[in-house]
Amino acid sequence: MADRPKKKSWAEPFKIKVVEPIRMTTREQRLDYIKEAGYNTFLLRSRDVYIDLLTDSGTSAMSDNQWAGMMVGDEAYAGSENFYHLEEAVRKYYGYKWIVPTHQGRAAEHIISQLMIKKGDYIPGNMYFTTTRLHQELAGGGFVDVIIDEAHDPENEHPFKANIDLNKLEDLIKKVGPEKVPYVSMATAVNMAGGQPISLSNLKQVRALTQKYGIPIIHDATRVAENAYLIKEREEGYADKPLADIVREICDLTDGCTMSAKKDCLVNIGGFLAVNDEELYKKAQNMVVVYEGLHTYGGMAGRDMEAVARGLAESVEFDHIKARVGQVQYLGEKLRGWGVPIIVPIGTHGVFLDAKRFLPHLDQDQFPAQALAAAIYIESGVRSMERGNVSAGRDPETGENRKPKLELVRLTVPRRVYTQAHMDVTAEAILEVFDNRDRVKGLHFVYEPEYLRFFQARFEEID
Ligand code: PLI
Repeated sequence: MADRPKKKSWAEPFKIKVVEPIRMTTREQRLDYIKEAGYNTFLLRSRDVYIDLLTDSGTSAMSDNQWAGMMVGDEAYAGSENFYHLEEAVRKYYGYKWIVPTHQGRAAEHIISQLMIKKGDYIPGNMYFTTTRLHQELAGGGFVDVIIDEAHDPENEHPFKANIDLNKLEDLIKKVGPEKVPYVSMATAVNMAGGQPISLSNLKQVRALTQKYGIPIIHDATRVAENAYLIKEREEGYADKPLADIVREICDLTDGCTMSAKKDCLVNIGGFLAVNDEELYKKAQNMVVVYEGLHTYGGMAGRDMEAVARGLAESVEFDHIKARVGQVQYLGEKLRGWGVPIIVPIGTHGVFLDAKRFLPHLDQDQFPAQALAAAIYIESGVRSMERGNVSAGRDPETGENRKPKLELVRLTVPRRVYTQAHMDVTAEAILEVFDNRDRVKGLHFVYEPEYLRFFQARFEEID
């Protein structure tokens, strides 16, 4: 007789109404496809992918309520009813006063960077994100990483690896002067660290410190609800607090946010900028008409804004987030149990393989994470993404590869899309690659774009 279960199982809080068939390919086909794609999983065609864990961005399954909302899209050029629903939802759940819609997160980053950063400024943040840092640099600023050291150590079990090191932050402010620090760039559930949360106690301390110097905090709220879930799970005093209240408490400690609604808000496209300062809002409103569209649609259709408004409300439902993060943890625990090197603690939106420990025979300038993502695709048809030396790009001063401490492959889990069985198949595929890891070869560039090179770069294997 099989062992009785030690703990109670949980299940997804939804049932499936529509399905999309997926296609399995042969190893020989996949070898051809990845060569054609220059060993870059971004350049594969989606039809050639079996389980797509490239990203959780824009890949969510919308609810029936969101689809119903699409039918009441008000496609007026100006004053769409759906904009007011979006504004209402952001005010209700995040508490920011003024909202400027954008087509996705990086458009909001562009606007806030251009408005707040002057040439020669410094922007401290809890680890870089690719598009966020690029927009800060394009506006003339320099990003300074002030995350705690533990975040750069894949084996460190710190429960709040996105915390800001207050000494690093204050040292920077004292060194360059507060007038050269336009804002602190604070992200929740830090993506490049492995989906790691910031604690509310740390954020409160950051707030006190920055208020002393009159420096605002701009929040990358892309995965704020997921961060709030881990606060509820891990931070003392929050276990009984509703998730929505924790989200609100985080936002209330900051002065504005950029949002890629394509993640937490469970939509396929959309974003916004939200601020509390009315003057800044007016400037942002003026800028959005130049780059995105009128200030009541900002590059989104009315129906898309409605889906964001409804998705935002769903994102703070406890059962949803519990199942969402639970699925990621399920995949991570399996791999960890088999000794596959992953970032710990397991984060919220994906499992991050530690390519340095997975492929110790490769030098970082042979792009081990890029090579590993390609090998996983060849073996199984599972698509993952590099988050290491290729994503980090070159230092604008020296032109050298930045060689970040974290050299990772991200298995990103789309929300409400795959079942536990897909997670089982994925885990077994990774184990197979791990067993044959000595065969994975390094890569070199054959094409390297100037900006955000990871999206379009092409490689060949090094013999
Ligand atoms: O992809 P956008 O332009 O809607 O959002 C940019 C963006 C900003 N901040 C953070 C933390 C992100 O994760 C982010 C986009 N992330 C992508 C595309 C990802 O695959 O993680």
